[in-house]
Amino acid sequence: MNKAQLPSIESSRIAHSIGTALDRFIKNNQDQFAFASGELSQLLRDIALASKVVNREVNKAGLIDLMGAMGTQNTAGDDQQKLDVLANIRFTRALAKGGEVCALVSEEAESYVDLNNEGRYVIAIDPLDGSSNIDVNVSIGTIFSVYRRKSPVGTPIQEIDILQAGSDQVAAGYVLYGSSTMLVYTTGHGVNGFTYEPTLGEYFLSHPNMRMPADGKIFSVNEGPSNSFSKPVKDYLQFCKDSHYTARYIGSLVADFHRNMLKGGIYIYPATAKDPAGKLRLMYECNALAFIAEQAGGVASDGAQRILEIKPERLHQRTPFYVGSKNMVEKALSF
Ligand code: FBP
Repeated sequence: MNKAQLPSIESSRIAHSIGTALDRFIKNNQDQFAFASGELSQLLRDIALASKVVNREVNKAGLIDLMGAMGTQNTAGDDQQKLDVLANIRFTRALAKGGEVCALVSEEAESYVDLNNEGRYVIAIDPLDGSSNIDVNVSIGTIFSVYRRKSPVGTPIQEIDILQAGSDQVAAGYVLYGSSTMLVYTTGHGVNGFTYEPTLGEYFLSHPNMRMPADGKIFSVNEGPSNSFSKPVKDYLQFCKDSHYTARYIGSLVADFHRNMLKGGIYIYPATAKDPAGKLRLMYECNALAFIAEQAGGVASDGAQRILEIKPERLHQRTPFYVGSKNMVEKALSF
């Protein structure tokens, strides 16, 4: 076999390209950001770093006594899981150290956390989403929204800095701690997904320019409390069944959203008798996924209006949530 026939090392399996590292991608796309001065880039790196630490803890939680409840409750009166508290500490610490974030809204904190620095950004975060799945080794996630502060830097944090509508987000994303760990985010210029390579300790671009199929055959809803669903919601679910759609519900919003993002589908958490305003929180669960859905061609609504148009009145306010493939959500809303 002459040299010309030998497969080139470059193109051979042993030298396969592992893709663009997250750091490199952020740097290459920095000029897309409004106010591109490296601060948002650093902020995204801080989130990525904290997510690697949380990923490490989640993976070995059963070995280091990180399973189970903490014995404390969060603002909503939900029992805090040990990993909820740990993830909140890791993200808060990383963002405080980074210095780009002046205030942080978290599911695990009653009021916003003033990080006392010259940061230009405000973060709303659900440090660990899918708490009911933590102890049973089912995919869980982190959800984050990024806003620019509105009041002058160096002055006291004001309500206008915190209670911002989703349409004011400058970036949003989620981390999925699943069979592999992924970070998916947008800065308003499309959606990109990165897969974590634990042996290199780095995220690499694996899902460039993600698009949500306009149609799908998957509906994700907890039908347990369906007796108290409104008639339009019941009728739409019956339409899904009559259309032989498949029901898939993991019970971790990030995991259900991510699947529907890739395969097409709709996730619904409507108002119920137990949660007449819906269960999910607008500022640190729905706004980020609504921004990503719309950037990927999908739709996100509270049943009456775009999630991103809702002007928040309270930190932990809840909302009904209809999100997913454009034609499916529009169909659901047509009922
Ligand atoms: P947490 O952030 O407290 O986990 O709550 C949100 C959530 O767990 C979502 O991830 C999930 O989609 C939903 O609540 C599950 O609720 P239910 O158990 O009522 O179906």
